[in-house]
Amino acid sequence: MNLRTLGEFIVERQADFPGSSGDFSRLLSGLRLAGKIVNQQVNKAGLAKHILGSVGNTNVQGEEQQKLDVFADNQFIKAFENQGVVCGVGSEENDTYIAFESEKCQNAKYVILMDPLDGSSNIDVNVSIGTIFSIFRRVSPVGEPAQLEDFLQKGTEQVAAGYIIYGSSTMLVYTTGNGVNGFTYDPGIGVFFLSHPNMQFPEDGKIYSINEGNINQCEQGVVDYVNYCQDTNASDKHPYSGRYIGSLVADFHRNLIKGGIYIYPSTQSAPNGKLRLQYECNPLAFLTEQAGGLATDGRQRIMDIDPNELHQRTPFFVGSKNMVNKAGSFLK
Ligand code: P6P
Repeated sequence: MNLRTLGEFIVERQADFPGSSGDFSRLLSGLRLAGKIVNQQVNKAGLAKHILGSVGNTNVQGEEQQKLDVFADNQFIKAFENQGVVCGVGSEENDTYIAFESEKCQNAKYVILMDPLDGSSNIDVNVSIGTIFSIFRRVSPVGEPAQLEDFLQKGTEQVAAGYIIYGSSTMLVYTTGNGVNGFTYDPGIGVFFLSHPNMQFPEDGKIYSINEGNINQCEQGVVDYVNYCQDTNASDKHPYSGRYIGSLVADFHRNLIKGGIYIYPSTQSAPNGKLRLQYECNPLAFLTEQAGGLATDGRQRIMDIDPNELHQRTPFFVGSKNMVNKAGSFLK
């Protein structure tokens, strides 16, 4: 079968960006390159003891930084700075945003927000992890350093978003607002091939993903929805399965393919939820809506939330449209 490469696909789709000077294509190419480098390290993390373990620091989230987190963060930042197509980067691993200093970067039109390696606590147990990214046009003047306002735009302003999942195979899944496409990496030749064209969230599903260890800390509506999923006597439903990997990208990716809902709700210990709006929930929400699913905080559309800080958290209900609507009906 004649599979298209990511490179061919980017060129073909460049026409989607009238007046595009190719900057956006170069940005995706930067992502692709850094993704290959990170993938190489992730795939041998079990062997490369110098990579495993923590650097002894904690990031702004108070989470212990694994060496691979820091490595991935550095690789993506370096790739974007060298490509010269973003003026700055907001990352989970960095307390504040990074504004590049070169003239080339300060003349760039885009900014990128990312979680360079989400779920990194799973590295030592060989569970799939992922990179999540969100791309905006800058709102600050071109030719000057990036400003905080560039990174605090609503999710509806995203021009692209996606993730790389480092799993049994490595995949890049992204949207530029014209549907969602998945590319599988062939490490033998170092190429991503279009393996999942036009990905769509099944309207319904049988999988619910939530950390049930937190259930007694959740609002009653969440408890009621989980009970609904577990109630085998309810006439209007089929038996559900609880699947929770503890790695957002892995749970999301499985639900995108099989149908399902992922919930990280408000809890007593995390009143705004655990996940971050700008570089986890917004990019996955953009992908979700492009794939026909829904993404809310339980009550409102994720992409309508007005951000006011870089590492802002939000409750997150994401996945198959009918399941997210059903869960929301318990929260009204
Ligand atoms: P908990 C990983 O730290 C992460 O950000 C997501 O990848 C994952 O879904 C979630 O947190 C797991 O959190 O509190 O259930 O362990």
